[in-house]
Amino acid sequence: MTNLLKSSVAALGLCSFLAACATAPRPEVSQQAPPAVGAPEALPDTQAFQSWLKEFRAEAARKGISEATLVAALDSIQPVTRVVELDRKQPEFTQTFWRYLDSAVSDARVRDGTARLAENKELLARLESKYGVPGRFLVAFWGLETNYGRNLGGFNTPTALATLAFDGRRSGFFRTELFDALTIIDKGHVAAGKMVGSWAGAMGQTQFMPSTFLKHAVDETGDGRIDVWAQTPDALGSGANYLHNLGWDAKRGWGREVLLPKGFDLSLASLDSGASETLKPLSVWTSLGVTRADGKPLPKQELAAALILPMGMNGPAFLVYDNFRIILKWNRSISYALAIGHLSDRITGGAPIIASKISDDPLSRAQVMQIQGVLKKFGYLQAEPDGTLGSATRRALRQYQQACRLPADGYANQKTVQLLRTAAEAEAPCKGLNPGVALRDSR
Ligand SMILES: [Ca+2]
Repeated sequence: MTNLLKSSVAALGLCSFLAACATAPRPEVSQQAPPAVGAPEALPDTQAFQSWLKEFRAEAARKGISEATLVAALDSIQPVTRVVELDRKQPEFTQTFWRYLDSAVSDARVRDGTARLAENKELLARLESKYGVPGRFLVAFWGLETNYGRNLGGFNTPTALATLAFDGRRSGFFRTELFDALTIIDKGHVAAGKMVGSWAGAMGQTQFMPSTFLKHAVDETGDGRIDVWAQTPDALGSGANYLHNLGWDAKRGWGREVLLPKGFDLSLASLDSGASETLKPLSVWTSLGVTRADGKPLPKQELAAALILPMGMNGPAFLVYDNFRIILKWNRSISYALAIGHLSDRITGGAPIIASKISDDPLSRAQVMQIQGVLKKFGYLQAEPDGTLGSATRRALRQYQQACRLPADGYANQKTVQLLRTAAEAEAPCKGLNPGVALRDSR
């Protein structure tokens, strides 16, 4: 994946907003959300598009793309209204971790994954010895990206990328991806008409953006073509090579669900990314009272792990290792990365998550704006409210919780909205709060 726009990753939403996902737009979770954009503008103007395309095509020819490829890929294309709509769409509600996980790691997906693992045993063993990535992880990416190759996306990639490059919100990024897509066609890997993928340009069974394809995709079948659409070995081999290049540690897993003792210091948990400042050796986590989800001691290995609470103090807790951060390089969503890890466990017989499900109603954009407004009013948040629950907002919330001696997990739910509304009306941040009394039940 490219580093471009990485920092602006969105949660709820869709790589649409970040286009920097190596891979497809996908429902995301956690409490991150896309950067706000204005009201929908007019949809593409066909005449202006054709004159833009003419100029683009001339540049592509100068860059060495063959005339045959330009004719096949660009000759009769029109901007696609639906692509622009999807690019501008803003989710109205945040999605909670449980809601995401229930669909991402459904029973059907676990069952299918177990079957795919068995069906592709030899291929996966070969890929593991070659790239150092166990098959269960490759199958998990395959399952989350395209439901094991079933949903490749219904958009012609050059057409979708040309629409987005012309549309203007992130023209530079998509223009480069379009050049890369043409290069892939020019190299003979796929015919222009068969280059299909998501509306945002992610292609094939593991949903690679064209730039990711050019850097990391491999021909595992040995027929001279990298066909990530129709050849499963090429798709999974490309995923394995990509993870290997990102730094996958062949000797380690991704992490595990854990239990925290009562009264655990929540400031030791990481809010979003398994950030390095919260890394501690497993032996230290053990000394802090953290155990495996079944209550047994953590492994006695010299391994650095970060603690993640995707739904705050009352949700599940996970200790994650270096490979978790590799998954985040594929897609920066914490919930996506946890789903990959969990699916890889489940398809090899691992237990469901032990923590009981809490039903938090999703927050609307308007409610997130309210939370941000109050945090800003009291000086905890510098940025203007934008309705997206990103890391800056969670950090501000956590500082506010600390200041009012509340459990500081940085997690926002309906109770947070009520609490902050009361505080704003009283013009006093900690008004009415008994110091040390939890907003939510303590563990
Ligand atoms: Ca091939």
